[in-house]
Amino acid sequence: MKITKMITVCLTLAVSLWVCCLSQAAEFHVSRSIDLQVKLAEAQANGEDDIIFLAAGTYVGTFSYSSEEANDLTIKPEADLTPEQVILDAESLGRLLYLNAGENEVNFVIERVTCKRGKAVLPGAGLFLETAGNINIVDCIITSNSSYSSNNGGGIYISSANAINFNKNVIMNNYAKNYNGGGIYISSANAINFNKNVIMSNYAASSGGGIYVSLVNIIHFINNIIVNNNASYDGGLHIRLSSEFNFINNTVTGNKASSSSSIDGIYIGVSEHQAKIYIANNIIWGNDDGGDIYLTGGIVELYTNNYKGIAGSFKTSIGNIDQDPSFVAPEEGDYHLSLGSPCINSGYNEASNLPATDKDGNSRIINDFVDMGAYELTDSFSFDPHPADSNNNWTIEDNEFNNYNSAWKQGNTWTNGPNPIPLDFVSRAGFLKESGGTYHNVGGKQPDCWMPGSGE
Ligand SMILES: [Ca+2]
Ligand SMILES: [Ca+2]
Ligand SMILES: [Ca+2]
Ligand SMILES: [Ca+2]
Repeated sequence: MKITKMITVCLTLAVSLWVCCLSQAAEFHVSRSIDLQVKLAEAQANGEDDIIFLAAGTYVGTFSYSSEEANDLTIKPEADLTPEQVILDAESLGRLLYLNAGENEVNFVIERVTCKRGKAVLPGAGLFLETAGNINIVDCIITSNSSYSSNNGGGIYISSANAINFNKNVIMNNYAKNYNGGGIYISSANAINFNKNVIMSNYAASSGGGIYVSLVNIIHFINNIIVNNNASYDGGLHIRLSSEFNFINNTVTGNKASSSSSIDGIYIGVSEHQAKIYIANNIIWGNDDGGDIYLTGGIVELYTNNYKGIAGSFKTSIGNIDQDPSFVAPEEGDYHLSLGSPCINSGYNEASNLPATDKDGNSRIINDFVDMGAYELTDSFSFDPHPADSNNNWTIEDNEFNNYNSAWKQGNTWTNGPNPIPLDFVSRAGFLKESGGTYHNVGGKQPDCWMPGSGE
């Protein structure tokens, strides 16, 4: 027993030492443009994992890292700096950042930096990434990058990776001047996760104004804003995959494809018949002249989405609507829902992969039901009956209205609901009575929340 115990202790020590060594990484602290390239060159051949910390400032130039070692690379700001404070700027003089690990399983992390003004006759004028490992791009701003000639991926080009995670980035005003994937182009990956990103006002001359993806097994898009992207074909997204597509609580609007009979919103093409396509709680509405979704292949389930134009076949379609989502101020880039929006509390709480929070980080389910789109309305309100409905039976009877109306006229205090009795509450009660009496509460601002018809 003693020997066994000793062996266990030794093994535990060895494992913790090994883990400890694994977590060691060379750290570089950089504050000048020239040092960034020097440290990238050092990192690519030092046989260690590396973290390059950037001080606040603008790093002008074009930067590259070509590794033949299987070690990881992280680029991120010092301490709590924001992407607005740490800027990589190619000044339109070439491709901004090139990270290539070839066939090696290298993990790349890029965090909280702005990457702008890459301009090149190359794929990925902003960022070019290639690895057999994982890629994490977090809290970055990727903007004003342009790829020219027959090159894909104006903002970002990723060729072959295992898992790719895009979290909380803004991908905006990037151009694939003559080809595919204005914002992002991904060719070949195992799994891709897009969470809480804004993909806005990117352009591709050919297909996939916002994002173009092909040769991928599994994709999750959750809580993203995909707006005002342009292309000849597939204005917002062009996605081709083999196994599983989950599209949950995204807002896709204002995208445009200019060619006739092309899809303005999202194109999803599936190579395997058994692939699972699951689309729930999205707003995919108001994309140019109507082609919001195009589906080809796979087993498609659509739950509680708001869209107008759809083409393709699906197995299950439940609770979908076609109504103006009533955004707060889309012309100013505000895609939160206004009170009274038909998307409020209209989603499916049991949707698979429903996130815990919305794009803002607020709880994903507020007021008992999840909303459609990337933002949950945070105003809390009750689902109580109208105060005139004294017996709470979801019907305004003549006498209930008369009592409420005369209490209002006489300025009396009403036991339930706001006092003094608001005029619009009285007229709402009259409207409900005239509409047949039965009503329900759809949530949102009182008294507009009380709507004629049964079903509470
Ligand atoms: Ca290294
Ligand atoms: Ca169009
Ligand atoms: Ca809600
Ligand atoms: Ca009643």
